[in-house]
Amino acid sequence: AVLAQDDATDEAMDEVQMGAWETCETPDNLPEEINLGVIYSLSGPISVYGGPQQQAVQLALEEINGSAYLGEGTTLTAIFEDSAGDAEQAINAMTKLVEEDGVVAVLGPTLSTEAFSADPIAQENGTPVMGTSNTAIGITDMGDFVFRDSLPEASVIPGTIAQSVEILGLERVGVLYGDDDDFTLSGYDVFIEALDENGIEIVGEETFSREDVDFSAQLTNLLNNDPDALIVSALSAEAVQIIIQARDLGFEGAIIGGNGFNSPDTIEQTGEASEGVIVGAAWNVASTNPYSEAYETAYEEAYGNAPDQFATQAYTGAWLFATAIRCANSAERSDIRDALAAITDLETPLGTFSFSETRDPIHDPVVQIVQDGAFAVLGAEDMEESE
Ligand code: 1QQ
Repeated sequence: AVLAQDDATDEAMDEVQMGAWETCETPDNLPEEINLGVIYSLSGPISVYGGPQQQAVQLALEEINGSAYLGEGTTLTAIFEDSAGDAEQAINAMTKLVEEDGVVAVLGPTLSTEAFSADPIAQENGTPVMGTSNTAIGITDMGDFVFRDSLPEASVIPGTIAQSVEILGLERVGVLYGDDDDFTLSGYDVFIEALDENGIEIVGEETFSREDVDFSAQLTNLLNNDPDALIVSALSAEAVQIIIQARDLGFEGAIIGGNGFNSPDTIEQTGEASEGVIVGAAWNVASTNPYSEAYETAYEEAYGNAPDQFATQAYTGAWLFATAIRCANSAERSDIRDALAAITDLETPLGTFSFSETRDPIHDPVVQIVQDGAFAVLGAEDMEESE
């Protein structure tokens, strides 16, 4: 078992970890089996996000069931479906889970593009759905059963740009974004507004499509205008090529990305080229929040590597659903929805967490810079010398 406790430190950690979720009485009215649907991109290029998401949900469920969080005799089981980064597959997965499997709630899907296609099915069926990595504008506008615990780009990017401008003294930027994906398009809108607010000149704009591999034409156009920084709204696979090709073309300035950059895969695939890349996030592994540290230890013990932001949001999402089921003392979809919406000031690995009235997360973001092959917190003291 993941949580085998063999020393006092582990036990202390465990107490912090479980203590975080100890809200409401232990339920006494739940069925033996409760099924939770989970739709993540588990194959193809988007699996760099979906793989860690799935592992994190599995860890959370082991903890939830292992601690009898929903009462002795009640087991919360995940039914995983692979959406493969594809809107059609996400629709099929959602339909199966909600209409055939009768799940009480759904975590996912991974991409905003998938969520815009699939979430209306959950809404129509009165099934709560929680995105754990959907960051586009408008996700929760789909209805009162649609939640997310992932900070939208609109809550992250303004701070990322403001802090980048302050620290790097940016004046002129080139913008490159994917124009066929809801997340990359929404990220573009948010970046433009933030750049505007900070009085930054946009010297050029270029677009690309998902699965493009050659960005040299767009990058050449942007670099001809001599920008201080490149602003990039892209998913990881495209971000990797953009970062490598920008450096190959001799660009040494800052590259500022959106949430798509937050997979450690983006850094691993780019090596040296990603040093200095800046990206805002909902969570960084350096968090000293005790609930985050306890979770991180459990995740590393289970999987042998540190969790990323996507894992942390997925883990928190599974626990949030469990908390809602516990507090509702019911496995009815509408009761779970109401209990979820009522969650406020809960201590989680993401920090003190609440849902807003529009079912979006409220907690603080962090700005990161890639340093020595990892995401470091921008503005942290140990950063200065490495310039
Ligand atoms: C979205 C995103 C992606 C980066 C998730 C992996 O933020 O699609 O909304």
